[in-house]
Amino acid sequence: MHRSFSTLVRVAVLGTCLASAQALASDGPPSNATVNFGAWMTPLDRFPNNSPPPANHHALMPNQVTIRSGGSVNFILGGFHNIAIYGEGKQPADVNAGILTTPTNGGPPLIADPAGRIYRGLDPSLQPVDRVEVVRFPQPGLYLVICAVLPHFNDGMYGWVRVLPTP
Ligand SMILES: [Cu+2]
Repeated sequence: MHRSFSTLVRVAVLGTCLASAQALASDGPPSNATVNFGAWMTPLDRFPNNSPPPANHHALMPNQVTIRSGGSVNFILGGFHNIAIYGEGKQPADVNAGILTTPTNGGPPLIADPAGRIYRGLDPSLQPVDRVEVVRFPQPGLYLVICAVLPHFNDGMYGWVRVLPTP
C-alpha cells in the first residue's frame, strides 16, 4: 500500500515535469532573464549604510542567459559597477581597455570603448550602489556584457546574453 502510494507520487511528479518541459519547448526561450551583476559577500553588516568594496564579489551570475528577441534582461547591480553591452562578434579581447573615463564623483576608471557598444549604464558614482537596470534586446545575437569598472573587467567580470529569434 505504502509502496504503491509512493509510486503514484513519483508518476505524478514525473508527469508534471514532462508537462513543464513540453510547455517550455513549445513556448521557446523566455522573454526575460535576471542577472546578478556583483554580489555582497557574507558575513557582512551593511547597516545603516556600509558598502565596503573588498566585500563585493565581482561576477555576473548566471554568466550566460538566453532570452527571445524583444525580451529584456534585468541586471540587478550589487556594488559599484558599470554595465557596458557590445553587439554581435565582440569578444572580451576586443574591448579597448585603454579608452577610459573617470566617474563623476570619483572611483576607479571606467572603460569607455564605444566600438560596437549598444548600451552603457549609469555612472555608478552618481547612483546608489544597489539598483536595477533593465535592458531590451530587439535583435537576435550573442551580446557581450562587461563591467566597465577597469579593475573588475581585468578580473574577468563579464558574461553573455544570447538572444534567439522569437518563435
Ligand atoms: Cu564591476
